Amino acid sequence: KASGPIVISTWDFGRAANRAAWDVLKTGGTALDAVEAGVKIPEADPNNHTVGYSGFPDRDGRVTLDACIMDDKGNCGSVAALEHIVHPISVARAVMEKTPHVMLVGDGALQFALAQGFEKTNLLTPESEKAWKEWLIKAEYKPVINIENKSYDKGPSAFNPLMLPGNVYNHDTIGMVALDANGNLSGACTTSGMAFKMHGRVGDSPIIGAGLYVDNEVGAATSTGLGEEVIRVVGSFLVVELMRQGYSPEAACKEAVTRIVKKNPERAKGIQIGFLALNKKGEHGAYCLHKGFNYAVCTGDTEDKNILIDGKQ
Ligand code: SD4
Repeated sequence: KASGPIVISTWDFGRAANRAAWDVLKTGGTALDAVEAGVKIPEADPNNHTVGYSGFPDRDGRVTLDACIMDDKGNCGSVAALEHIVHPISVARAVMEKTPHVMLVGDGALQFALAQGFEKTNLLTPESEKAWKEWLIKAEYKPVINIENKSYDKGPSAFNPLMLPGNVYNHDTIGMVALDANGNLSGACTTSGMAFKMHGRVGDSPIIGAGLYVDNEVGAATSTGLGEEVIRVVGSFLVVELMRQGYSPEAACKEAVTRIVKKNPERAKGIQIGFLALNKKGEHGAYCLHKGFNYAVCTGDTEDKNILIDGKQ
């Protein structure tokens, strides 16, 4: 018998998201409904500049969002480079449920969202615009992602996940996977992607198998960090396949990170990659390249916590 329900998600902002997911799980709701409800919290949060509304824009000043969702039956939906919509995860779900397709991008995704009744919203808040204008002064196209943040050493509350040493803006995706009371798994992943990216750049997050994968026989996985590296190894699919071979969630995540490093140790320097996994038994684990990655776990009304993962590479 599966030991759900449980929901886990990336980073400390995953805690608030998990609570929203938990409200669905605790009343017998499906993992699919739970993960959608969960990730909508950071999507709408004006203080979170890495997901949804108020996400940092691309280098042309446009906020373009990536998201995907996958259920226990292998159904999946995805949007990439979607503009003007606060909840890309819900558009991804609509792609899954209301079209014969898996993925819609850019203008086509927006057109579909508007036709589905999603409202057009300006996602660029004054704060994000200010950050972009500051970035424009140098306009260095140097995508640095959540590598070890010294302020984390002062404890999670002092940790500003948006700022790296040297005031380099960071960015973090929310990836969430859940197991419901019926023992079914689902997952969701949503992000504004790399801050100040090239217009049209798509990361791993909306790519089924890279940023998220769910196999209801085995487990589910999601990723955060430099998406290009995750795409190269089809990371989340790899983690799930390793769990199928008997790896624990943590060992599977570790092997996926190790593969990325092995492929190109030079390229792996100075970037962050984190994988997070949950198996069918409700066991969870994660692994990352650099110290500072953490994830949130929720198994009850008062059972929520953050687990700090220190990379050992
Ligand atoms: C991307 N993987 O767009 C995402 C971003 C991320 O922590 O997770 N950053 O590449």
